[in-house]
Amino acid sequence: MGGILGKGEKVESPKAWMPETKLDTKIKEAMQRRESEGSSMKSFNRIILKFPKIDESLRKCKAIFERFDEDKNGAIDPQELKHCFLELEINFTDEEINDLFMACDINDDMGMGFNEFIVLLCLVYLLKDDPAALHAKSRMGMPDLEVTFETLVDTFVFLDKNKDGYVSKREMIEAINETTGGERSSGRIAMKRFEEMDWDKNGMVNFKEFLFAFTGWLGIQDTEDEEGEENV
Ligand SMILES: [Ca+2]
Ligand SMILES: [Ca+2]
Ligand SMILES: [Ca+2]
Repeated sequence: MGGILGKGEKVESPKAWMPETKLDTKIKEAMQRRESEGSSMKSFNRIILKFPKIDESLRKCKAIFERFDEDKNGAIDPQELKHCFLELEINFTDEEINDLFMACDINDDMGMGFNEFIVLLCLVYLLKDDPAALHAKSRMGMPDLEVTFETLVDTFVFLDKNKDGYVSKREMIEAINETTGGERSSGRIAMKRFEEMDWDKNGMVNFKEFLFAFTGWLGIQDTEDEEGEENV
């Protein structure tokens, strides 16, 4: 055994260093299916221009969040999440819902905060992209939000040049350089962004990490009562 695989070959997969959960694998596979269709994004600049629209759309998701936070305690607990899936007619098994919950509850408080909920929904959006349902009009009955989720998926597809389901540091640099012609300051910002995304510092960013970073950049927090959004 040994010596046959990987010799002289740079394998850009974190699998060797960290165990993937079943859900991680499913997300990666769904992403790779989507990647085989290519990205409609032409440049990183175009993505940045879309930020305000993405921001607006995700914040509107707050109403959905509040609808499913039945006891109004500011978090969606596992039971509330099950109701949410039922109502949205998302046919996931209890085990799948539970796995998603655990994966997105990054602060381990057994509740989905607003940002965690957004990430969860976007992962559901990606996972529902099974070949059978491909190009169905709406996967979750929330067409507006789904357009935004598609933009986020598309952005990831754009960044993941070698289509392995992860954005590596090199791919991030590549995307930025294409945009700026190698302008130094933006390159540095890009690297900082990348490091923020790469929680476990393995040099690779998966879609979940990407989504959490993205909501973070937009300033979408767990709770945002202090922003005074009530008076809209
Ligand atoms: Ca609740
Ligand atoms: Ca939480
Ligand atoms: Ca990649």
